[in-house]
Amino acid sequence: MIRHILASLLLGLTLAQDTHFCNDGWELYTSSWAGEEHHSCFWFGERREQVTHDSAKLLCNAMGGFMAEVPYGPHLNNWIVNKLLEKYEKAVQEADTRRPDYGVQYWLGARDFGHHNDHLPGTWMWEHRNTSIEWFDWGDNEPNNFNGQNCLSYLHYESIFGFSEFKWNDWDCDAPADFICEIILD
Ligand SMILES: [Ca+2]
Repeated sequence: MIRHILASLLLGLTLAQDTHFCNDGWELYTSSWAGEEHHSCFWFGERREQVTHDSAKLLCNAMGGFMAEVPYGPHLNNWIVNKLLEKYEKAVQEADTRRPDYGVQYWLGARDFGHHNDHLPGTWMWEHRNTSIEWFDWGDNEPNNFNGQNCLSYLHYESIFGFSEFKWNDWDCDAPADFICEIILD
């Protein structure tokens, strides 16, 4: 009998470990490397909750997470961009007016701790992981450090053909932007 209970407890434990889910309002991202699956939850919030980079960090921390980072190249980046595009298209259909592109930005948890300009890429770090950024997805003519921009955001672009995209931008840390939070489940 005890052996039976123990077996079912162990089975329950195994099932719990294999089940990954996010709280309401968060979206599950699954990736695999080195033969293992990894899971994170991402919070995109509502549009127009625009705050400074530091405030966004506090809000993410208050929800038990940290500001989203994109440390491993294009896979996660593409996933996030597609989520942002879904939100953007939905907002456009509902609002029927398009905000200026610089009004459609989302903070990522990264900043430049050195100096950068049109010719110098700078020293960009993921703030939570405390690792240097090795892979970038800048928009055209970015990072331009226009009037001093040391924080990283996704910026919305729209081509003359109506093609929508989000690319990385250096943005004034004290300027307002929406933001993305992350919790690692693993
Ligand atoms: Ca910029």
